[in-house]
Amino acid sequence: TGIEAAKQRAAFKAVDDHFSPTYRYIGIGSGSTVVYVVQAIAAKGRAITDRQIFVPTGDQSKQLIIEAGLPLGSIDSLPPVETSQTQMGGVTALNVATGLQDLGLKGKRQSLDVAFDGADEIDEDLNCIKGGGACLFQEKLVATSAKKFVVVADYRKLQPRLLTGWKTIPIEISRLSAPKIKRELITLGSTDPSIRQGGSAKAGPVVTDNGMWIIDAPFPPLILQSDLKGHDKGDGEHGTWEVHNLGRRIKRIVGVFEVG
Ligand code: DER
Repeated sequence: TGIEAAKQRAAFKAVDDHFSPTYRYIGIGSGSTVVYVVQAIAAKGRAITDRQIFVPTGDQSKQLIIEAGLPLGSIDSLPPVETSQTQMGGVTALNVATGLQDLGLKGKRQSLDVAFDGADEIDEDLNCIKGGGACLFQEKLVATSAKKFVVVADYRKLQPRLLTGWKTIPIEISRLSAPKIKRELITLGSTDPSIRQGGSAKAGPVVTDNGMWIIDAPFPPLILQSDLKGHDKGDGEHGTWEVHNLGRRIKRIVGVFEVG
């Protein structure tokens, strides 16, 4: 179909432009588009790929790497970031959902040379909504550990502003925090935040690769690009996770992230 061909073209171009045989650690995202990224990398041949380590962003991503015969690594077994040269950004946002602090690491001393991933919606400033595949927690971990983060998407995903085609912001939460996070999202202007259900695939809530739940929070397309510009982009390659609604500066890890 036109869309699959578009995904494949985007993936092969992204790999041609942003993959290098000199790279040692490569992050692999989740979803259907990244399947073509792995195909394009595997097509480079074992002479190149066997010298590299591919880091997944969840169970589907891990299966992709294994099935493509690429050397599998894991995000928790990478060389430490050389913090001597890395300027620690301040705490850029408190992740309400998982209680983790998201330290905005500036500087190029990241463990991964590059990470490839998909997205659900992208705007002209390369802000992305991610989480449609319920893999956003590890995707974020890998994306923020990469010197270069490459988002691969077909034409449907590009919109003048976020929340135009994709109507919700996915959030990965601990199940105990669900009532609290839902209340907070409503105060932030979300109309009807809901816990993602498994439908015919699974009775009850979707459980992520990390044993967490997903809340999908509808927001009107009120995220003003000018608002997003105001915050520190660090080394220019990774911004922070912020949602601005009605101009109020709200720092949340909600799956919206800005790539410089
Ligand atoms: O969950 C995510 O953010 C994924 O990247 C995903 O939503 C992209 O999926 P697709 O490539 O199948 O559209």
